[in-house]
Amino acid sequence: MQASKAYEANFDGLVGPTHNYAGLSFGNVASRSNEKSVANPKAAAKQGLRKMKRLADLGFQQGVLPPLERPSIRLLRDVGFSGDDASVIARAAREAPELLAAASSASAMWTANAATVSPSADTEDGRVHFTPANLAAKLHRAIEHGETRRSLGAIFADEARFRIHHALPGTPALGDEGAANHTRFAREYGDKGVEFFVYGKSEYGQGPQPQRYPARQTLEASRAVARLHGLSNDATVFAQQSPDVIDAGVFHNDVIAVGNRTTLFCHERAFVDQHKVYDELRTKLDALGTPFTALEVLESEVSVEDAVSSYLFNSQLLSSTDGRQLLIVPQECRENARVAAYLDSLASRKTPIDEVLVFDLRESMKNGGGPACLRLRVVLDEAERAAVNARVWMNDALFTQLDAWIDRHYRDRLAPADLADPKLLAESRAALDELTTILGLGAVYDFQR
Ligand code: SUG
Repeated sequence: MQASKAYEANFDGLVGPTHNYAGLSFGNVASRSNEKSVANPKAAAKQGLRKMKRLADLGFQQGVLPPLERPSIRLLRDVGFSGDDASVIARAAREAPELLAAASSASAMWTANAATVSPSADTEDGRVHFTPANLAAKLHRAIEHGETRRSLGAIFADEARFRIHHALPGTPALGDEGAANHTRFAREYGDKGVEFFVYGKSEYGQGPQPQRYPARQTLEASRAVARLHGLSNDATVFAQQSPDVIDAGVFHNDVIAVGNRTTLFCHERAFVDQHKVYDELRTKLDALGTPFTALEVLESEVSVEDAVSSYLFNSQLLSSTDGRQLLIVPQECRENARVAAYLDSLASRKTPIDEVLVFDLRESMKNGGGPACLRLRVVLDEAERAAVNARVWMNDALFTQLDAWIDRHYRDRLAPADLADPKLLAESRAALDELTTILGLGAVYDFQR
């Protein structure tokens, strides 16, 4: 049967008005090393918006996902702060600034962690399946999934085509970080593919474990998501991340590997038993008549340390309509001499990467979020695409509206002490309230209900 034409859409998270550097993510080197520095939410939101616009201009399907309501008054009330909203913030600032920081994080911008998505070509019931990630490893992220599910529901509302599951139970045994640890290979996007799940450790099984930093994703969680999505065993591969790269700061697999269609671009130290992983991918893809190429970067070319500081692999690997493959990298890759030399060498070698595009995403990068962290990939056929809330697609008009909206509502400076400012809550709500109108989302936020 001829598969219907499908596209990969990238849904980027719009950076929220409370973007700040609170050092919340132990194991994420950038987050810890920029702790307590001053953030610029306006610049952050504009950097992300410019990436979306440029990719839309190049002909890619580009959507927008909204920020979540922050600070989360709900979290602060759940941990015992009471009174009116201003008193809740004032008491939290005084008694538990770390909880106020968690409640204020704009971390939902990294939509690669919003959910795992399986295209309809792969699932048993022929729907596109989403499982919001429980992000159980970090408090500031564990509070995202309920709100994320609501936003996804406002965008992918057609239940005949989209199935949005609940997050897995939020406990370490089922720690799930979403699409950052998942990729999919297929000849054409609309063809049945092989889904590749990468985990940091097994809770109940054997296998090595990192010693220094936490493994956020378990095998048990990855298997649960594959089951929920109705994926077949012969079209799934589960691989363990090397524990020593987690200990070097690779807190998600998308810091060391990225895949697209028939290409896996990764570091030679990404996985346990790396060659077995390639073999299993190749065998399962071969059964679908799909070729597979692993473009492996050697430690002698780019060390894991350079990969972590430059985010070479946190790139987007995108197929353009004319069949070329583009690598979207952060500018930190040009600032690292070894990584820049590696990228320059691509032109003279035969690789599946045809062009490299560089973006300034400095504000997000300082929290450990590169181009790939900022996007959630959703493969859609034409009918599914038509069923998506049309207001979230990036185009000239939406860009202009959002750019002006950022100018109206965002601060250009946010220091840790500013999180105690009750005006930030009012500003943030005013911004989000207007955003729901721009994006046609309805009342998705608690404060609107
Ligand atoms: O979960 N940083 C995020 C970065 C997520 C990147 N996503 C992917 N690799 N897909 C995290 O560690 C830092 C927030 C702070 O420290 O203020 C933070 O949450």
